[in-house]
Amino acid sequence: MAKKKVNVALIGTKFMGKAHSNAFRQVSRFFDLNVEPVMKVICGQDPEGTKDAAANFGWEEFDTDWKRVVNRPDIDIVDISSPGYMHAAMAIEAAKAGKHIICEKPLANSLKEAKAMAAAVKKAGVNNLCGYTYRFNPAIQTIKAMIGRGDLGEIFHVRACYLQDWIVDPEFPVNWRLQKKYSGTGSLGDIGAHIIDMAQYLVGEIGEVSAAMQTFIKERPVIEGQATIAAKATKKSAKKGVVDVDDGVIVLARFKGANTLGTFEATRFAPGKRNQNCIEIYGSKGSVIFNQEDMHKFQYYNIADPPHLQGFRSIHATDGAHPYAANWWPSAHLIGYEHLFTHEVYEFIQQLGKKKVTYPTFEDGLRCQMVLDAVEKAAAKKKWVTVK
Ligand code: SOE
Repeated sequence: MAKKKVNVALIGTKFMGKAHSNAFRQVSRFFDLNVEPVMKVICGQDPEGTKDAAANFGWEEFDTDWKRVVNRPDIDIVDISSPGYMHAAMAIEAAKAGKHIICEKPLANSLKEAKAMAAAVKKAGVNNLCGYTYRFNPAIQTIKAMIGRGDLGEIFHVRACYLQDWIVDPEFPVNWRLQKKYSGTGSLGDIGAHIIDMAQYLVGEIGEVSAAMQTFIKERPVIEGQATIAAKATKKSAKKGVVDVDDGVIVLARFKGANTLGTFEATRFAPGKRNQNCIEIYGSKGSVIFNQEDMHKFQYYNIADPPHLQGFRSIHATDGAHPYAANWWPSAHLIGYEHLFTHEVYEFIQQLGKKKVTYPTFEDGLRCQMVLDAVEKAAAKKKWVTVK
């Protein structure tokens, strides 16, 4: 029997637009869905680029007017993969139009916007997902289940870092990710948000924080158009633009109602660390270590192992026994970054219409935003701040 179709509109044509398009294109080829997603329309700002994106990524139509797109009666799902400063307006409009919504992380550029977005989807009763995509790694899902079963016992320490190096060169041009009006914060919201979400997902809510934020290079060359994160440093340019967001951030945290301490580091100034998204969790019964640069594995130490076998073991998490893995390739034939988006889209589509869902929602996005907000306040005041 033919499956019911759900029509998707995607806003965003760049890095995330490409990643989400790929996920929508692949999902029904590898996963048995209840409904069939149709890649109806992609929306971007520049007509030529958006037309090309539609053709390259496999969308039926293209448009440059996001309001028109989110209000189309034939659209069921709106996927917001644009920079943070547009999230709130788009998501609130889409919620009012009764659309189910996927929105990239961080949910918004401010706590106020995030609250309004969470309230809008709640009022509209639509499904909503905030794109904390790294949760959808079989390794992370396995760690989540281990912690849920109590395999690590009482958690004492969470150590997480997200280290990149794409703007170490002072000649790297200014772009939207380095400007507060577009991105809200710098390394904090862009990559720190991932590790804060991950810690809250795996371990529990963060209750209070102390932090320091630093902008290492305060002015950068301005170039024509938008410099992407893959841009190469340009020749010395006479025109300079201000960087008014953090280049690096460190956070100390206490978890709510728990005997747990956390440390978080996010930076774009760690030469050689291209995309090291790492979390270490130490508990009374054992420990786990995960690093996205080696994303198909994690390390597990079990205190109960016999003394002569004590040590970290490396678990390959793309065996058929691990979540999602059997949908792809035979055991240990590996999956990559793009598969995480397919898992995300799979969960969203499969759980359409459900009230209780297993993926990160706008509520989770808001919970992360509350921590981001507290971090900014703690850094500015040089004091511990309670997460409200
Ligand atoms: C750039 O720092 C970036 O693409 C982030 O925006 C993503 O969220 C992260 O997953 C990888 O790095």
